[in-house]
Amino acid sequence: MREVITLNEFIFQSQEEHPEATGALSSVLRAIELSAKMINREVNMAGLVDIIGTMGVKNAYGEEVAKLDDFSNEILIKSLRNCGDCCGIASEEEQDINIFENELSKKGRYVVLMDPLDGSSNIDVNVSIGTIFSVFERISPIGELCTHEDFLQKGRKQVAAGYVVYGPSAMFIYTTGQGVHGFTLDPSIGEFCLSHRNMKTPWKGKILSINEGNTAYFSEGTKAYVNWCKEIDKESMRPYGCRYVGSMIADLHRNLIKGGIFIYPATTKSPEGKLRLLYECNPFAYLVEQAGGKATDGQVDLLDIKPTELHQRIPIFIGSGAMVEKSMEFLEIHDKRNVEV
Ligand code: P6P
Repeated sequence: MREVITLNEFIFQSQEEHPEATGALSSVLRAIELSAKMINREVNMAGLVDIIGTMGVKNAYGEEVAKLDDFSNEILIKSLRNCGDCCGIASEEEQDINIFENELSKKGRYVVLMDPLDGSSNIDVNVSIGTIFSVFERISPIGELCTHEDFLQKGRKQVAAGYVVYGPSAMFIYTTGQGVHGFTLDPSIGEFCLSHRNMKTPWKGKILSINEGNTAYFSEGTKAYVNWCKEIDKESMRPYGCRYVGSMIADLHRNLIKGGIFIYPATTKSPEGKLRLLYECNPFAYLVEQAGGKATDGQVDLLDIKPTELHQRIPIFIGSGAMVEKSMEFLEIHDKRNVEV
């Protein structure tokens, strides 16, 4: 009979391999897992109950808040506050950090940054969406209230990161720095079970993921790289295939497994790009680097960027290492020349 290893069992086994581990990080990961199961249930019911659509309120950026966004955010906050090892969170759905002031949480060693339901604009059309999370050890004193500095650490300081994709099957993918591991939800037992041990992304991919609807706003370097990807070349197996779902989790999950590059670049319309550094780009950058790929803002590794504010946006070039490096060559040549002129 095939051995089933549940996420819980795997987390415990990983903890056992680190004698210094106290179980606190495991407790945070289990809180996220519990939330994911509850969110997955609601996402699956979304077409049937009145949870589709918006709440009739706007978030900090004036965007309509989808009911499932808000539900997912609340579920995660409740689970993380109750786990006792998390002292606060930052969320795409919250304008500022949410400091847990209860005595148990103040002793928590970790902070969590999250996009509770990324891609939620796709809910109504039944496209895969998901939860993205990033975990840091706090730098403020244990026992006191957490501070903004706990959340504004470089991505390379993450102790864990991952995502849950609510698709044809729900999957929980995460890393704690010892490789990337994927778990598929078995609804018959209600457990995420190990299905993808030690995931590696191909160094040379053949998929380009970018919204070409924004071409008019691309830099010369981005345009030149995209056009290069479309040329026929037998050695580098071009032209590449184009795949763009419009849901970051769906696009990056596919590219992680099959190889490819996902680009949301700086444009004249959005000079900092669209995606958020802290709870979208950094967690994926950590995962992809752990899987053998690369992630940059077009110039430097994303994980080396010092954040300055919670919701800052950042351009992202992420995926198969050879493809990310080639894209940076085009930006170095074309965009640098523009800058020098
Ligand atoms: P665009 C979804 O709204 C999202 O935040 C990401 O999940 C996705 O990759 C991106 O925006 C899509 O943006 O501008 O191409 O529709």
